[in-house]
Amino acid sequence: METSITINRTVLTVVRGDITRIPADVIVNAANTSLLGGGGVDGAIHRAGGPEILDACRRIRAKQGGCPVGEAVITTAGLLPAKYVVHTVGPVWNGGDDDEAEKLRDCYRSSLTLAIEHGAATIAFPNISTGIYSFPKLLAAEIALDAVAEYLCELADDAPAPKRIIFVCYDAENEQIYRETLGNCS
Ligand code: AR6
Repeated sequence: METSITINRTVLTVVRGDITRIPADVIVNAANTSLLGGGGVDGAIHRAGGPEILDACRRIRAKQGGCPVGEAVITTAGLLPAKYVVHTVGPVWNGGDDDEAEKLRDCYRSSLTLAIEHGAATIAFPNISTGIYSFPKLLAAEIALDAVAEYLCELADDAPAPKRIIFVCYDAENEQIYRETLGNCS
């Protein structure tokens, strides 16, 4: 089942599933500052995409020494059906007084900027920070949708815009939250 709304020139959709199987131009990874892989969606992307992705991450580390929270880098998608992986680093939830909300917004904004610069028409996001990093799921969904909607609304009329942004929910709770939150936007 799909829930979708259109903002400016882009359709926003919620699906339940494994992001490694989504044939988007860009899939976004919830990475860590080391860029060397980990558990959760990061582990799944590196396992399914093969060593080419880690090699590319190592080259980025050699140049810039990892990726700060809220920023993003882009690599090949290796064996995945996607063309590129954008690796962004979400904040660890620390009670809310550590600018976590702003840092999470930055993840969506910096990922969109890189993806659009690489000509992406379809972009798939996981629910960044809502797993191992323990960000409250409802708040994370509200921030994700608001940050993406604001970004799309600010695009100039003649600037390239993605056709479709897919919020890929792996767990049932996030799926329900995203469907309700997106539904409330329409
Ligand atoms: N496809 C889509 N979403 C997934 C998948 C998948 N295959 N697997 C898990 N999720 P997490 P974080 C969901 O923990 O909280 C790593 O070790 C999951 O249900 O992957 O940002 C990194 O290296 C959850 O909703 O990322 C970092 O150290 C969402 O993805 C740390 O975890 C994010 O959960 C990042 O923690």
